[in-house]
Parts: sequence; C-alpha cells; structure tokens
Amino acid sequence: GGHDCRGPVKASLVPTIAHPTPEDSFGVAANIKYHAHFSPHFSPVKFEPEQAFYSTAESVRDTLIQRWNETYAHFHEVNPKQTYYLSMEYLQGRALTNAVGNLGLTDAYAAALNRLGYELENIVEQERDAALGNGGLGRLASCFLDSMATLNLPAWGYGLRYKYGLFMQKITSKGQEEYAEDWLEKFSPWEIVRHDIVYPIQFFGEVQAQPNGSVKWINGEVIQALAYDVPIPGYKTKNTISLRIWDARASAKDFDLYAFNDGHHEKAAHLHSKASQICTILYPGDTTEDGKLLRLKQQYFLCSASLQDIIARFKERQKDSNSLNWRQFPNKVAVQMNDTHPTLGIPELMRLLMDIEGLGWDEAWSITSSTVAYTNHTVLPEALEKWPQSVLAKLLPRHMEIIAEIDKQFQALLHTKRPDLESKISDLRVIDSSNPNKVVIRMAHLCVISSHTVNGVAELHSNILKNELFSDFSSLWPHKFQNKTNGITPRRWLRFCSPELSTIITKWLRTDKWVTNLDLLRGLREFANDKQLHKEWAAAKLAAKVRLATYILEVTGVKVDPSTLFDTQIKRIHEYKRQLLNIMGVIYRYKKIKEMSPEQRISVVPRTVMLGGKAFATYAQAKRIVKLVTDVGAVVNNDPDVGDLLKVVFIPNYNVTVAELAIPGSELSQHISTAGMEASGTSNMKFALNGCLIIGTLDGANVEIREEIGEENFFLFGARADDIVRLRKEREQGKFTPDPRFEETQDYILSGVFGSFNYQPLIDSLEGNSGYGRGDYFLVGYDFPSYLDAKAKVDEAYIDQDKWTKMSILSTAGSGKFSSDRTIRQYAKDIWHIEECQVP
Ligand code: B1N
Repeated sequence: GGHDCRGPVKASLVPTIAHPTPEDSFGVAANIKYHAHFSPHFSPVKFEPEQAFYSTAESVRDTLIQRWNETYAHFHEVNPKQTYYLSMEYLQGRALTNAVGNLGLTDAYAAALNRLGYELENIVEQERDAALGNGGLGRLASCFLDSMATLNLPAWGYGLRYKYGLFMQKITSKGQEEYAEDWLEKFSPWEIVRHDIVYPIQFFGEVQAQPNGSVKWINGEVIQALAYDVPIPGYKTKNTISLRIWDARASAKDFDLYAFNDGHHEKAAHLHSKASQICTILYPGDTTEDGKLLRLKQQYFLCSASLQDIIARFKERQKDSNSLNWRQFPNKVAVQMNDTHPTLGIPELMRLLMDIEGLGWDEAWSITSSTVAYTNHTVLPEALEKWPQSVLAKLLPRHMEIIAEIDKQFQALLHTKRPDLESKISDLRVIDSSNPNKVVIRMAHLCVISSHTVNGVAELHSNILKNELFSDFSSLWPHKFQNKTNGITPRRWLRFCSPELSTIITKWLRTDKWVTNLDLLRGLREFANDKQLHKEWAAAKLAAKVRLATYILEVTGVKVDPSTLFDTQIKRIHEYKRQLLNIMGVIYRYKKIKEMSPEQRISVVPRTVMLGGKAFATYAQAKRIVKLVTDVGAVVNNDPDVGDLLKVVFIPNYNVTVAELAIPGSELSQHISTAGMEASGTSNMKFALNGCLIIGTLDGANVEIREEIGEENFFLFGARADDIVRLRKEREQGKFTPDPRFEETQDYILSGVFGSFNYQPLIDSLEGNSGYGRGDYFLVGYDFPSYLDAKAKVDEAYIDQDKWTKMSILSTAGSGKFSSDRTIRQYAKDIWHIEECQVP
C-alpha cells in the first residue's frame, strides 16, 4: 500500500505554459473558449452560462495547478517544518471570485467574459457552494487555509471529500425540510484527482502479538483512500497550497466476480458499498448505533490516510540523509487537530511509528506528543465527544490497546507527580469506567494529555478551558494552555464581498495594503466625522442593502424596504445562540406597534428583521424556533397596521454565499448567546468588519470586539459569564420574577395569533420543562428586559444617521485584530514553530 511518488518534485518535468496575464483579455477569452471546446463535460456547441462558468473555472485552474506545482517543488526543496491542519470540515463556499481576485486576474476575466457575451458577476452565480462543514468550525478552517497561503506558510489542510455536503434547507408550511446537497452532481472544477496517492485503511480485525514482541493488526476489512487536491491560492503571491480531501474506494480485487455471476449482485460488491458509505455525507446522523459507527469510521479514515501521507512525505524528504532520523519528525511536521474530531490521529501516529516503522513506545510517544496540538471549539457538554470502548475495540482493536496504555501511563504519572489529584483520577482519565456497563473514551482528555499545546478560540473561552473545563490538567501542565482568538479572511469577507466599501476604504487610506494588513483599517478613525466619507459610506451600505433586498424578494417573495434598519441574525439554529430571544423581542415589538395609535406609530424606527440558519435535522426545539420565525413573518408582513414598520424574514438555506450577500447588506447584527456558551463566534467579526453594529452579550469574541471598537459603539446587554451558574441556581429555586413584558410575550405566542402550531414545548423550555432538566437553562427570561433596553438604544442611535454612520465606520476601523492572518501568524509562531517559505 501507499506510493512513493509525492508529486512533481522534478522541476524539469514542469512544462512551461503561457498563462493568462492581467493585460491580455484576448488570451484569456481564447483560453476559456479552448476549455469550452475540449472539456469532456459538455457538448462543445453549447456556451450557456453554465458552460461559461465551467470553462472559466477550468481556465483559472490551469494557472492554479502551475502555481501549486511550483509551490510543492519549492517546499520539497527547502524542506521546512510544515503544518498539517486536520479537520473533518471545510466550508469553502464558492471559489471563482476568490481565485481570480487572489490571482489579480479579476479584470482580465471580466473583460474576457465580456468578449464572449457574459458578465463575470453573473457567471460566478453558476457555481455551487462547497459546503463540507456545519458552521463556524468549518468556515474557520477555510479562512485559515486562505491565510496560510497568503502568508506563504508551508501548510496544508487535510479533509474528507463528502459526496453530499451540509443539507439543503427548504422552508415550507411545515417548517424546515432537508434535502441532499449534491455539490458534485456535475463535477467540481477545483479538485484534481491523484490516482497515484492511495493508501490502505483497515477496520475491524484483530491484534496478533508476534514472537519478536511486535504487534500485527490482521484480518480486517481494508479499503482505499484516494487523494483529491483542491488548490488554495494566496492573495498576491505565487504560493498555492493544498486542501487534500480523501475519497474512499474499494479495489477491483475486492469485487467477487463469482458471486456476481451467480446472481448475488449486492453481495459481490459488498466491500464497494461499504467503502462508498464512508464519504457519502457530512455528519451522518448519530442517533443510531450504525450512524455512530459510520462517524467514527470517517474520523479514522481521515486520520489514517493523512498520517500515512505525512509520513511518506517525511521519508521522501529525508531521503538525502543517510539514515532515517525519526527524531527529526517533530522538527518537520506539526499536526493541528481541529477539535477532537481527528483525535484518532494520536493512536494512529503511535501505531504507524511502532507497528509499521518499528519504533519503541517511548520514542513513538515522544514524537507523537511533540507533533500534535489540539484546538478546542466548544464547552457544551453534549458536544464533547465520547466513544463507547466496546465500539472502538471492535472497529479499531489496536488503537484501543494504545489508548488504554496512554490512559495507564497517565494514571501512573498522576500517582507519582500529583498525589493531591489522586481523588480526581477517575474524572481525569481518558477511559471513563465509572459506569462499568458503559465504559467510554473521553476524546478531549486524550487530546489534552497527548498534545504539546491546547488552545481555545477567544480569550474568554480559553480562560474557561484553563480555569474550569480543563483546570486540573492546566495545573499539571500550565505551559500547554494558550489562547488563539479566531479570525476571518479579509479577502473573502471584505475585499470581494463588499466591492463598494473596499473601494472607499482604499481611497481614504490611500492604499490597498489593508487587504493583507488589516490593522491599517485603524486609519479610518481619523475620518470618522468627515461628512464626505459619511456620504460615500452610507451610499456603499445602501447599495449592499438593495442587493440583499432584491435577493430576499427573489427567495421569499417578501418586499423589504432598504431604507429601514436591516437587523440580522444568521448562524446555526441552537438554543444557546438564542434565536428565540430575538424572535420574542420581535413579537413584543409587534404587539406594541399594534397597540399604538397611528400618531404614535410615526415615531417607530422601521426595522427589517432577518434570521437565517440551519437546524440539525433531529434537533426538534431548533426546528420549532424556525417555524415560529416563519409563522411570525407570515402574520407581521401582511398586517396593514404595521406596513414597513416591521418586517420579519427567514432567509432560507443559509450558507457561505448567502453570508457574502447578507453581511455587507446588514446594519445591525445579533450575537446574543448566553454568556460563556459561544466559544468565539466568527460571523460577529464579519459583520463588524463590514460596518455593522453589534447587539450582543459579553460572550466569546464579542468581548474582544467590543474592546477593539469601543464600548460606546457596541449595544451590550445580558448576564455575565461569571453569573450564569448562580442565576441558573436561583431560577431553579424559584428566586426569579420574570419581567411582565416577558410573560406578555409568552402569552401572546400561545394565544394563537401566529397560527395553530403547538408552541407549548418552546414555552416549556423557558419555564422549567426543558430537555436540560432545569428551567430556562439559557436564561432567555433573565436577559429579556436588558435585551429590550439595548434594542431601544439601537433605535435611538439609528434616528441620528450621522451618529450611526460614525459608529459603523468605527466598527470597521476597529476590526483589524480579527483578520485570520493575525490568528495564523500566532499559531505559526507560538504553536507550530514554522516559518515563511515563499516561492520565488
Ligand atoms: O467553532 C467556531 C466558534 O467560533 C463557535 O463559537 C463554535 O461554536 C464553533 C461538533 C462543532 N464548536 N464546536 C463545533 C462543529 C461540528 C461538530 O460536529 C462541534 N463548532 C464550534 C470556530 O472556532
């Protein structure tokens, strides 16, 4: 298994091809036509927008491949330490605008398409989103890749090539419905299959001790991992790195021709169908045992393929030295685990080093634990992965042995080093055997014990890790714990999604260097009161609002007025994110407007409230929230008493592309999670960067955003993280008197004005009958009054448009810190210890 060829390392083999240049739109057009004609995917006589998109993308891809090859050859020659980002999720979205923008070829391709009778803006709309992720964690991985490439870092991403990405959401009268998202239905022009990069991946079987003391894992089910490379271009640099995604295959020798000819068609292809299941879908439902097993198989598949590939590359690049020096491994390889999903990389690296490469435990452990690092992205107990020991032992018997040994040695360490923690050993172990009938593996503990560095994703979150969730580990290994506040790529999230605002920023700063040095945005502060800038700024925001309004009319049929306050909450639907708080605020506002006289209504600040996001298919409470929002919209939007004073829109099928439209087009955004529960949030950063004001709690990265843009520019409300435990206890003990406005809103929901759907379970969650066992776990009732106060402050600020525009400019000006370039530089310096490796 495995191959030695790691790619085009011989520069002499790289052909010189004339690639499109910014000046030569003729050449670009000819290149696009070439692809339209010779592409095997469509008949050559057609040149509809769809063909125009694919041939444009293929033309761009040629340039990317060339740069990818040069980058690979350069890394190979320099042989620096390289980072490998292991993630089960990447939310790439569309690639065309980003690719031509990073290559500096936007104008050339726009002009070329013009010659062919098209507009680039329309052609990019043909591309499907690559949605190989759920939300923030996946999008973060994609922003990180963009920054790694732009910063010329030797770094690669590894992931899985899911056939179906995150489901497509349709909103019907029943609420949310899910459909498979077939992003590969035609094909993806951005992936390059590598038929020479294939590794065997084993499942099940048994462990057999050898006479010489070594161990063999035999009799398993073996399938193949096949590599696809998605080139990731940096901005204004030649460096183009790889997102390598694995697909699962069975080989021809696994096909039972005799069985097939005997008419046992399914049995004959048994292993083939098993293999094809692995990469069928992002996050298979894990409510069933089969679903759980499949998810675990996916995780192992990613880890094993990636580590075999990393080791093969390490060996290849060590070839020049006389003998393989495994001690060099941590000096050449950094592995970053995106949450605990790739934890199996730890026992897998141990296994490969010991069972395949012949190293002893101590050396393998020393290498592994100085190679891997772990990022935690959540403290929600239900999201902390735990796998039943029985399942692991069956699927990966050798890995279970290795995990048991790590657990054993950790206990021994505590015995000798920290007798004071003796009583806590059972809480800290990797293996939780407190319930002998259900022994489980705590993946986060395995990560913390085995990693050289553990980090959270915002200051507040990292402090919670250090002082609460992992406090005993941090007393044992204080040096392990770090913070790396998340960031977003300013290319996609400002430069390309807000062309009008970008032009203005470049004009006033007299440079476009802010695109790679976002701290320069600070320079806008100087002009925060300038009337001319205000005029231009407001016009740019209005243009984006008009675009969003047009889209909303198209997908929902609701006409929204771009002169109203655009107030947006878009993110996964989850009780802790409190979309329920938002919609209850809207409902209260609606009721008050209804009660007003026409004269009183004149003073109401007209608002368009937009919500969007997907609810996990089996998360009933989240689905009820979606249903409530659409029901409220149906009533409010058609109420003649209300008119344009209030509109409520649910934006369907929220994804990266929708975000690129909705974020620039918003003026206010809601980040209103219960304090201490949102690890960071990253859409808050995107909104602030685009001049949207934030109404929010002191949670996650909100804390740092408020610090950067100034507390006077942030609409703060709600309980603090430190108070949450006490408040929950008080609530439980009945020491809480709800605000009358909160009760009024609950009664109004139950009164039936919004239709006949049963909202009782939602109201119950606020009352003491929630799934969490305690009343109003997310403290919607406690925060409701201060939320309404903060909304009143928003209205006040919005009436004074000059004040609002100033606050908007200051939001953008204060967003420099939240560039993923800053985040990645910190990872590179403090965790990975890697350096720039720029292609000449
Ligand atoms: O990761 C983002 C943060 O900005 C968000 O605050 C955080 O909620 C998000 C299991 C997750 N944490 N955990 C997940 C994703 C998929 C899954 O199967 C958990 N996502 C986050 C980036 O740091």
